[in-house]
Amino acid sequence: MLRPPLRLPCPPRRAASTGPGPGRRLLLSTPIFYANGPPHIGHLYSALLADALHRHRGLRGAGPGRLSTGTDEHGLKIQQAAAAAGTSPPELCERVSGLFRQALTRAAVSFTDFVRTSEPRHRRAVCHFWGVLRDGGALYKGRYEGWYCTPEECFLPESQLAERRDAQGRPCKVSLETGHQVHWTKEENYMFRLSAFRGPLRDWLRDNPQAIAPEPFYRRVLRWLEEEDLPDLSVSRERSRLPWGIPVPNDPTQTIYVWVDALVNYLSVVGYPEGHGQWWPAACHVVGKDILKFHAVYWPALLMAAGLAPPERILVHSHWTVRGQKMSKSLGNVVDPAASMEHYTVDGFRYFLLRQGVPERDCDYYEEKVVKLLNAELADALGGLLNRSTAPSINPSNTYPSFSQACFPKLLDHREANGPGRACAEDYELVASVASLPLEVAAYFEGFQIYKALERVALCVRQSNGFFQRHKPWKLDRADPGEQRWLDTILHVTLECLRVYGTLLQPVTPHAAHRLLSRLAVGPEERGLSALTFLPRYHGDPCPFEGRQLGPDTGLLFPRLEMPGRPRVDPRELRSPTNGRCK
Ligand code: ME8
Repeated sequence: MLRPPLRLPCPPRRAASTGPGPGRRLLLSTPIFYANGPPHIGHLYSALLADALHRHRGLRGAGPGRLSTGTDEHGLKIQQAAAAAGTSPPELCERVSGLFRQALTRAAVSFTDFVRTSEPRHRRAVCHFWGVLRDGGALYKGRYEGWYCTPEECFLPESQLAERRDAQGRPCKVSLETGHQVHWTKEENYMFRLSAFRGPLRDWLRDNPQAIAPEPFYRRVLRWLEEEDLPDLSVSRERSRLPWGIPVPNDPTQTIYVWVDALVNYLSVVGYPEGHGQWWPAACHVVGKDILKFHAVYWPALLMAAGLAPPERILVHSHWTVRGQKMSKSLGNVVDPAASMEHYTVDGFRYFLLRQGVPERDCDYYEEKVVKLLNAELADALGGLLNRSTAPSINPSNTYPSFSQACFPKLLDHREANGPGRACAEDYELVASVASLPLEVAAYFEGFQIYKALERVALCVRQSNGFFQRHKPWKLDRADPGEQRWLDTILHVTLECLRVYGTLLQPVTPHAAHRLLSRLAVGPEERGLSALTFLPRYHGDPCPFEGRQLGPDTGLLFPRLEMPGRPRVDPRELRSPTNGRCK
């Protein structure tokens, strides 16, 4: 086996535009999805996490951003899927790629770029990348043999295999992690000198403790680098066995390994090999835990070998199971995102996945849980509060009411709340809680804990409902000027809370947030996160919304849902005690 010396390029430099501060660029990415079958909620979850981060960044005015997604169209897996479907790989990919594009668009994933690995621009980038690896001495040709797992598209070492029996009862080996059968493969391949990168990878991670989040995944990768073998990686297949892929430049007998091909999508999308300097390495990859090694070990090593810096961050999430079981076609429990969005609405389904999905651990999906959560938090608590606080009976002028400092005086110490005003200690707690919400939500988004941000919003919504319920504004006598002032103040505080919730929910429930903010007469230019204030009148500052005419759409913010399979009631007919309008 001839191994030319590896010329490790000089330490990769960061692009000038990627330092901290305003105007900072960021490429957020989802994995590119295998075009061998239709999308399911696992794929959608990856995309929604990336979308919520991208939208949140945009609302913060954080600087130019892109959100890339796409389809992974080469390799044995696709070749076999096409053969099984009685079609050609290009035809299968065309159809399935279309399904992904459609599902992501339907789910309001605001992608700016959609990469297909069968596109010429991508092929050009992969061939160039390969040439740089080869010229730098990172590749060599060798005989490779090992157990290949086609569904995972990788060779697996003995330590990751288990003995089983196949459908005919013959002994076989399977992947310990996924249970898929592996096959002995013996070929002449190009090898990538991965083993040379153990030290550089360790240094990169030690110097960048934020590079992989959540933290348990960071530790897992460090452990791999410290304790496990890191053999060289086979990066091509014999073309006679795998014609569906990009041929190795200058060696038409070999096809480039599908994972090298796929990972380069993150560069081809930003114009590699010409224009990528503007964006790379300001990249943040959202990936499932099953593809962590490819993104946190192979990809940074390949980049270093090509003279480029590793991506800034890799955000990792766990998996969805369905009623405690792995999702699989054979079990017939694959959750179809299109049907779910049809039943629960796009915003409802987005909210559920992002509120209940915890990146650190697997999450279980079942329909009762979706219905219960959405009814409680979106229909009753949030929608109900909007309806009750804007009902014609309580707010006949249909305006953003005014705030009275006499009723709700500013206090330095909440324990003095039984002073001259009408607000009580819990009301001051509400004000403090909502005032700190935008920064807490921003910190949770930054820490890839969107579920915690939503939990915190839901808690505030409950507190606001408590405030409204405690003071029973519908019982106040409008004819008495003092009561009228207090009534208006209660409504003003409630609408201010709702304005903050609507603004903060935009990355997660964009349509419902739009309806909520439009109803509160918040203009499109007033929906950003950087200038979000709460209750300025409490501090003696002017409130631009006070006295404004409210928006005309008085429809329900979010319909109460039935369990799937039960007859669906027209949302306009639904009037629960909290969801219906106040009479
Ligand atoms: O791996 N729960 O594509 P893919 C949550 N083409 N997420 C899930 C999931 C589940 N049950 N099942 C899958 C590939 N995912 C490669 C990626 S990127 C350069 C190449 C997530 O279609 C999974 O974790 O098998 C992965 O992040 C993504 O869907 C793509 O899966």
